[in-house]
This record gives sequence, structure tokens and C-alpha cells, in this order.
Amino acid sequence: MIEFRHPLRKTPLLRTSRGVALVAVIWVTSVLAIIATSVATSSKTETSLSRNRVENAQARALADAGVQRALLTLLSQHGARTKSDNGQSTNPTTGPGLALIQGLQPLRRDGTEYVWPFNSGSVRISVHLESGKINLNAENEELLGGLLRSTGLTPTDVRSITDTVLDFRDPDSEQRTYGRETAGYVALGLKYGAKNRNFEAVDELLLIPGVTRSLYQKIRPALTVYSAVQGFNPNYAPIEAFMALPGVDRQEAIALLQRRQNMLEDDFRQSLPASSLYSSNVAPVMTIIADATTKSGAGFTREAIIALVPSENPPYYIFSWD
Ligand SMILES: [Ca+2]
Repeated sequence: MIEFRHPLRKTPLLRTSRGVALVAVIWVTSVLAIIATSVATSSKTETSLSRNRVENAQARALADAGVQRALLTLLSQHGARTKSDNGQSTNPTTGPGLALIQGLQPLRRDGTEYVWPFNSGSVRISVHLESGKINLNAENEELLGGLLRSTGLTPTDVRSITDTVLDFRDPDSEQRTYGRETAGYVALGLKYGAKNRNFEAVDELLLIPGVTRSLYQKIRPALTVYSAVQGFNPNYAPIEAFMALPGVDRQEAIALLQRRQNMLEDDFRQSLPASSLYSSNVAPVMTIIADATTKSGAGFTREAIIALVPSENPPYYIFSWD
């Protein structure tokens, strides 16, 4: 009986251990499944991240190629223009005798956009001569005020920002009526004051109290620190610079740009009324913008400020490469 009863007594225990083993197996299997899924997901994420990195690098390389191509074309055009100064050619972009490198389309330097299909992707290229913009370091108070007004700021804000910009760069510490020298910055709790020296880059405007990032984005295309003159050259000016002129609204500025697109530089300039706010400066410093999109849709925008110096090697100087 004992021998007979013994296995019977053991049976529930055996069932319990089998149950425990089964639950353990299910747990282990589940944990393994979770680990496997997590490894698969993470390697998928890694693959996807690597692919993104490769695509971004391709877009960046494509944008850089766009800037280099524009630079090569501009140097070639510049050579042609120098020739023209010696009487061997007549027009910088369309005239006879243009010694362009074969296959390169001449580029206008007024912000006209060109599309360059390359390596199954495409690059939108535009060249903006700095002489077409308003110099922050020259006596351009009226244009600066007009530019701020064109963004819809109140007259009070226009006066205050204009005076603060002028106080920021003038060497003295005498505060203008609506401006701000270092004490004015301290009063606002800022840890810096007026620079009392010229702007070295347009983005220093973001240090001026009242210049928000959104305002900066609106006025930035019209501003430069590279032209070194009063007024702007209308042959290369962006729409924002025209809108800084007294009495010129967006519609009129658009009409001016359209007219310029269909005219030779000299003809366009002669068609404009005389104004002390226009300059004839044509310094060979320009912003080249190359906006690249790869065949997979990745994008990158390169913005470079470059001076052409054909007599030197290399024949250009890069001020910024962002
Ligand atoms: Ca000052």
C-alpha cells in the first residue's frame, strides 16, 4: 500500500513542477522573443540612421558641388569681363567674346535661380552680389529705416531699432534719442553691450534688442557687411532692398524685378529715376546659395560668401561656408 500510495502522493507535486517548468519556458521564450524583436528593431533603426546619414552626406556633397560649379562659372565670366575692360568683349553675361568654360551657363548675379540636374539629383543655384544689398556699416540710416518699415513694424519700433543699430556700431558711447549704448543693454539684464565697432557679420543683428529671429529672417536678404558703400546697386538688389526705398511697396518691387529680368544691366539702370540711395558699386563679393535635393529626396542648402580674386591662387576667398 505504501509503495502503491507513494507515487499517488507524488503525482500532484510532479504536475506542479511540470506547470512551473512550462510557465518558465513560456517566460523564457517570451523574453527571448522580446529581445529578438528589440534587436531587430534596433538594427532596423541603425540601418535607417546609417541610410539617413549617407543620404544627408550625399545632399551636402551635391550642394557643395553646386557652389563649386557656380564659382567656376563666375570666375570664367569674371575673366571674360576683364577681357571686356580691355576692349575685347562687350557684355558680361550675354555679349560676344564671352570666354565661358564649355557647358557652363552664364549666371546672373541678381538672385536669379538656376536648376542644375546632377548625379540623379538637382541643385537650385542662385548668386547674389553683395553690392546689391544695404551695408550695415555704411551711412544707410534711411534705407535701414525703410527696410524695417517694410516688414510692418510700428514707427516707434523702426526708430528704436535703427538708432540702436547705429549706436551698436558707432565708436562712441553717446546714446541716440531712441538708441541704446551699453548701459541700455545692462538695464535689460543682458550680459553684453554695444560693440562700438563695425558689424563683422549680418547675424550680429540678433544681438540688438528688438530684433527677433523672425524679423531678422525678413530683413537678412537685403543686408550685407561686404559692399562698403552707401546705397545699393539696383542691378543686383533683392526685392527686400527695393522695398526699403521710400514709396516702393511689394507690388512695385516685384514689377521692378520683372523689368530687370528682361533688360540688359545698363538699360535697366538708365530706366530708373536718379536716387542717392542707389550705388554703382560692383565689388566681386557674392553669396552663392546651392539648394540640393538627392534622388531619394534628402536635402541640404549651402550658403557661401565668396570674393573672386582672379590674380591670386586660389582665385577666390571664402568669407563663410554655412
Ligand atoms: Ca556706440
